[in-house]
Amino acid sequence: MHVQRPRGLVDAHAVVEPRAQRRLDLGAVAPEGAHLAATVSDGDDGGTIVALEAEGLLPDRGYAAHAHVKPCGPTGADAGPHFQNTPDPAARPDHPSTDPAYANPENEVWLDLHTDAAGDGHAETEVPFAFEENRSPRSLVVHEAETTDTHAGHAGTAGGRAACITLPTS
Ligand SMILES: [Cu+2]
Repeated sequence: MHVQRPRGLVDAHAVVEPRAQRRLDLGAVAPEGAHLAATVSDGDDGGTIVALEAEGLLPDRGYAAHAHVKPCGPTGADAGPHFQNTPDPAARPDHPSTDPAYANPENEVWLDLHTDAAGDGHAETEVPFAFEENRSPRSLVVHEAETTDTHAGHAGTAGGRAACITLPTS
């Protein structure tokens, strides 16, 4: 893993680890050795641009990805719930926010990755808020579902956690 962090920019790289894959039992959707790279940079008007680069995933497939609050660990659950700029007051540790008023791509960080015939893909989003010191997402999680649900009670969900990349603190 290689991390470098020029001013105003966060760069992170991760290779999908077999250990995490076995634990998640999602090797079928995130092949061992797949490579993820993330970039966080300042957008216009105080926003933030988050980009995800993937190599070696399954070909011609969508993957929903989001920013989560904790760094990656041996299990998918270790990354915790989604990062929210304005936290949902109804969210609980055993019941993360699924209210579309909070679980939406303006208050969370959602990326729609789509791979090409080689399993490579690029996704980018710009959110209307800044990542502040001590209050920024610590990982991007690539999910097994191709898109993120937006319906009440399911908003923000995208199936199992297939792969994860830790972001350095901003
Ligand atoms: Cu997620």
